[in-house]
Amino acid sequence: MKHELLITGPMYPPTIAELEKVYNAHRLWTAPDKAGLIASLADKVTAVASSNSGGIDAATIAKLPKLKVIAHFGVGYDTVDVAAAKQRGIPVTNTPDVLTEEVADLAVALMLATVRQVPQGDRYVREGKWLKGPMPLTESLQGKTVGIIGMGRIGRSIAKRCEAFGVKIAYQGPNKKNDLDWSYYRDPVELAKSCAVMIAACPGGEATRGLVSRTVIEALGPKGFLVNISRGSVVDETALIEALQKNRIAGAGLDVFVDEPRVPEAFLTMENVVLQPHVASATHDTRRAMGQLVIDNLAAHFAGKPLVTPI
Ligand code: 8YV
Repeated sequence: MKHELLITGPMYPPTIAELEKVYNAHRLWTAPDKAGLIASLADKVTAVASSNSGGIDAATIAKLPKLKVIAHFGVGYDTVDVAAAKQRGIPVTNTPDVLTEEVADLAVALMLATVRQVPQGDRYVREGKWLKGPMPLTESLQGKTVGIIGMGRIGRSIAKRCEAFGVKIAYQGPNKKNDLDWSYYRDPVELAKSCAVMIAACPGGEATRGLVSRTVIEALGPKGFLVNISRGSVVDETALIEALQKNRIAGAGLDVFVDEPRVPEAFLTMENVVLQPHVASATHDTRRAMGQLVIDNLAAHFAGKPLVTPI
């Protein structure tokens, strides 16, 4: 007998194919009548596989009385109402570690691309502008401080890479890490004042909503850059747009946005912004590994074994 699995959002397609072999899997995000699908499965579904673009809220959890486990595709689980799940004793798993280095790679790529204007240089060549004269000079990373918001697994991997560039490192987070010598600031405004590039690498959700506020952005200053590979919600996007338009900060490299995949029109025409479509973990190898954790967590649950990566 196959267990009934509700897949609430898109994830790595081979993972979905694998889940569809093992379970009676139902795709919620493509269902024309989502409420109808949930109602029809209410007394059957015991497991959910969720993702960043299709999570599960308290109301949906409440409509699935037999739900026993949620396996989330992603390290960040802000689209899952973990508190509502916990209240019902439903464990939630995520996909940590397997994406750490990949995400750190993109953070550094975005930092360099933004500060040294790599996509702008590419456009400069393609558009034949080089024939008319050299591209304007850019800012430099050398001798600067990179300030990292969130010194978790991904933050540490970014910092490790930055060390190789010879830059100074500072960080912000709820707690100073005793094993790290880098300058620590509890207040993100103080971090912003101290650094030339600020990289947001913290979890999303209510605790960090608007953490990179208007004041933080202003404190970064006209020579400062913001890179965001965490969640759009971490940054006051309206304040960021205004600051970029008025050259109150130098530029931004953004992989994440408040209302993905809709990116504010204003960003699209700005030359001092480098944009990515939320791809920090988006390689074949890493998405496969993330998907395997979803598969393994569900298998462990149904085999009565300890979950591999519970939150
Ligand atoms: C998403 C991410 O999971 O892991 C995270 O938290 O943001 C990404 O890896 C990806 O967009 C797939 O939903």
